Amino acid sequence: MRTISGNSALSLPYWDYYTNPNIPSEFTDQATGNPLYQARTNTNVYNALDLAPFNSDLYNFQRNTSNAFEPQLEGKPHNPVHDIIGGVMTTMRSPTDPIFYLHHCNIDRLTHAWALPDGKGIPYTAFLYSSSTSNPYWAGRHVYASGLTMARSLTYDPSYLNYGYANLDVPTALPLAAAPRREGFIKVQMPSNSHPEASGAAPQEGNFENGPARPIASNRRSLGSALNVDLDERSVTARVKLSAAEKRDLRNAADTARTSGAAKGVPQMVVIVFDKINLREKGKDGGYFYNVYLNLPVGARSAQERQRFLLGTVGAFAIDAASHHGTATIEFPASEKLADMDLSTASDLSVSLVRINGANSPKGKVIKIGEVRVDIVAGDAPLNSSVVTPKPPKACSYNC
Ligand SMILES: [Cu+2]
Repeated sequence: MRTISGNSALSLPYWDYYTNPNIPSEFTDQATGNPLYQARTNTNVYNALDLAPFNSDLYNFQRNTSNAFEPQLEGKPHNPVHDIIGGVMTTMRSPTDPIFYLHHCNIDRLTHAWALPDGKGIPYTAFLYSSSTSNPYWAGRHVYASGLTMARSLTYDPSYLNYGYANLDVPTALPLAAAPRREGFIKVQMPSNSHPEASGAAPQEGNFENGPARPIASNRRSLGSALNVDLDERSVTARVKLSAAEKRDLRNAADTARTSGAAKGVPQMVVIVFDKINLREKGKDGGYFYNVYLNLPVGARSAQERQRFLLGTVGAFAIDAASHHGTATIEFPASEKLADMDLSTASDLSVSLVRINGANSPKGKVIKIGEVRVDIVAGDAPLNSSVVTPKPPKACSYNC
């Protein structure tokens, strides 16, 4: 960007929504010709925020390892900030809204802040990738476009790319729901019982037809599914009925995950699949997303209680990212969650989609999921944590 702009001092600001969940006013000023203004569905992202990525028990960095930071951060707040802001931010053209860069700089800053303390399960690399000391995770190059590439190892630490952040604190509290704008709004602390999930009510069970257990691919079998799950402004639970044989398979997969050790890398043999997803016209402008839970018990009120059952989130942004020719498939690894549940008395599996809204959100049908499926995938070897070298002390060499 410095090369393109011809400004060697160019730097990008970040928007710390954990301090103020309102989009900075420079971006919402509709003055004629303000290049930072865009039509957006919402300007306050409070309901997209979550402290779970900063829980002390998250040890690993990359997805497909257990207790991993990256998928947690993507699940919330990364994707829901796209979804709640809405407009072009819910699409793969989101970089055409200037707020995209402030969002992504903050995601980068939060990632670096999380990674800084030593002893985390982050694959290590020196500045230049070396086959003897670097973890293979960092081998190769990111390819952004033809002729536009960057060595993966350079993205290990901001100092490798000659930038840094003045504030490297991870969030420890949610902000005021209606934080003061710089013009001087009155501070209003959101009462704790007005959080969208504070009622603890389990979403009502929808009346969905069940799909049969069947082979899906050579290494993949469906244990059952719920068909044609239509999502609107209400939260809903889809029940997947399982036969005795399928329940046994599920328990075996959970036992394998349980015995393979929490911090090590769990074979993700059970996957909850949202297949044949269609984003309906009414859903395309965002303003909402859904928390996706597995076997959410009635009465789990606190965010901490519910976290045990949270598979991730789904909204217009993730669907657009996964779309090919109009329909999308999104998968949630579930072995780790199942390993933590008592399955001895479980009769069926339930997948709950809890709707979360911004101040402006659409009513009516927004998303159709053709099939909510429970798949068992064979041959997924557990990721071996021995390839993870803990970050050495003082790896940060710039602005730290
Ligand atoms: Cu993004």
